[in-house]
Amino acid sequence: MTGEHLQVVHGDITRMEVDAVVNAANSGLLGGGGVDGAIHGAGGPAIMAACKAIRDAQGGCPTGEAVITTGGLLPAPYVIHAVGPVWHGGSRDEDKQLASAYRNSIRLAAEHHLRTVAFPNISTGIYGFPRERAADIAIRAVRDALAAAPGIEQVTFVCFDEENYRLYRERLA
Ligand code: AR6
Repeated sequence: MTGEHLQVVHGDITRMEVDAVVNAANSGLLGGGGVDGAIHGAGGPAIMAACKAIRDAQGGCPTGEAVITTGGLLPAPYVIHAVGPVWHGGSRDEDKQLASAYRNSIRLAAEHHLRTVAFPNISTGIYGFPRERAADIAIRAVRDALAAAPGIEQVTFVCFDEENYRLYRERLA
């Protein structure tokens, strides 16, 4: 189940008691379905208000980047909104953009002196990124980013679907 600071759990990220949960957001930052809908639904309107303020200030969040807001009513005090790529077959730098979304999330967490972070399987739902390929990229990107973020003690991959859970368990066994 563990590998250095990494662990995997099967479940709903909105229930995680960590310093920050990562959201699989879109560039507009105005919510959507999937885990984005679940986080805004459980966290309440404070998260959307904070997203709107960021949108007004910087015009959204480009693919591969991330922004941080309050966690509102969630057990986690912060939400890091990371924008993964839409899968187009692999020829549009999707791998790099996905890695960048994970790395920038860890960087933001470190800048805010957070110690525990939980990630969903970014881009593997509505955005259609192949799950196995995404799992390899996610684990590698997080490991790389943690090397430069010694204050982060634990990263949890929260897998909602059975297939992702199996893929991460195999890789982090
Ligand atoms: N907890 C943890 N993981 C979840 C949850 C949950 N409550 N609900 C879904 N997942 P997706 P994407 C998993 O579609 O592919 C939104 O509309 C799900 O099983 O949420 O990055 C945004 O606004 C899958 O493995 O995000 C964007 O427009 C993973 O979360 C777009 O979808 C990601 O699936 C982003 O698409």
